[in-house]
Amino acid sequence: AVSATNRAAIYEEHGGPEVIQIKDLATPKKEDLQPGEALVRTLFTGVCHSDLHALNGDWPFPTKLPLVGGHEGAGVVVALGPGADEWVKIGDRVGIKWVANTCFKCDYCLDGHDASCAEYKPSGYAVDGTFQQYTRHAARYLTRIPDGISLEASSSILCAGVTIYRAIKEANLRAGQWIVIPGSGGGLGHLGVQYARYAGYRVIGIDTGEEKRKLSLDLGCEAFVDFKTSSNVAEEIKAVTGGLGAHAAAVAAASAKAYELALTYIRPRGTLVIVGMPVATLPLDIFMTVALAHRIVGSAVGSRRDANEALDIAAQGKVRVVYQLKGLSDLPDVFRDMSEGKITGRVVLDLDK
Ligand code: 8ID
Ligand code: ZN
Repeated sequence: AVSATNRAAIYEEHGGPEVIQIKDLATPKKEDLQPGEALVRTLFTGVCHSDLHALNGDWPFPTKLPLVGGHEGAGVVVALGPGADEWVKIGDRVGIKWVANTCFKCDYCLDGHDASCAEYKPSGYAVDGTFQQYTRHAARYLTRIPDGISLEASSSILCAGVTIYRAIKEANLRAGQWIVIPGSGGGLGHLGVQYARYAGYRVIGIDTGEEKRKLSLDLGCEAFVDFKTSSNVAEEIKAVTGGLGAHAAAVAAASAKAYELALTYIRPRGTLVIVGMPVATLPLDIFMTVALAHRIVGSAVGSRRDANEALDIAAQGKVRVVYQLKGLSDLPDVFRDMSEGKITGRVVLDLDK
């Protein structure tokens, strides 16, 4: 049965974790649903660093306010608006990801570049997201969760997994080539290590602390560099890669420093994939970029197809989400830990706790 109350984490203005209020909102009724819209009983949600950027108001595009954040949701369809049954049925296990909706017909949509659509709306940013027990959502933009993966583990594939899976594709590597993943102990990074291994690449992790070192190596990094204690990150990476440096780096850290460093250890003709989104500019030496023939590409989340692929790989047991399960009421503390870099892997919230 659908409950009349909908427990949610909501904030009215940007600020620190203290502006978050846990409140009972009214659950949307079936009659309130728009054509093509479904109501999802969200059971679990991951907490992405982008949710922290949204809370802080870090980025140049404004969020809606008041806002229910969150865009890594997993749950079950409980009600359908007119025509939504073309896409999903009551009882389907579905996921909610960053792209909540698009125009569905421009050239970018046709090519699966959802986040380049001029009309795209992000979850937990331009529309209310998954930090609530009931989430209304465009049925055509729900992601089917395959058998073989739990709802709680699948939640973090829906942003962290899809994003880093796509970002690694953007590096255009061949099996056997070297990729560095700065942020390898974090949400995107720890999944990136595994998707890169799955594709046959050789992986070097960069992050800090014993726990993240151990996780990075356990998940398949052949080497790990601690950016806080290493005296020369580039030299360490060159030593591991036979002197030339890595073929690519997919930066999964919200740190400008991580980007500056990446330009010092990518080999000639190598690719820097921009994924982590610190509030910063990247000073680029034009002469060196030409001399080294570097390729620099931005990568924004992934397509609906990327989401299906990333979930399938995880459902086959080839990628494991490392997470700590907490409750919705812990969200302010989770953001505190996240700003201090204290989270290894992901935090997933049980929305009933
Ligand atoms: O579509 C996109 N491009 C997209 C999608 C989803 C998330 C981008 N993101 C962005 C987020 O907004 C955020 O800026 O990716 C970044 C990472 O998100 P996350 O994985 O959710 O963050 P995290 O779990 O906090 O992990 C970050 C890791 O980076 C490490 C931290 O120790 C942590 O483990 N780190 C930091 I901070 N500085 C580092 C450095 N200089 C570093 N690792 C290596 N070198
Ligand atoms: Zn995210």
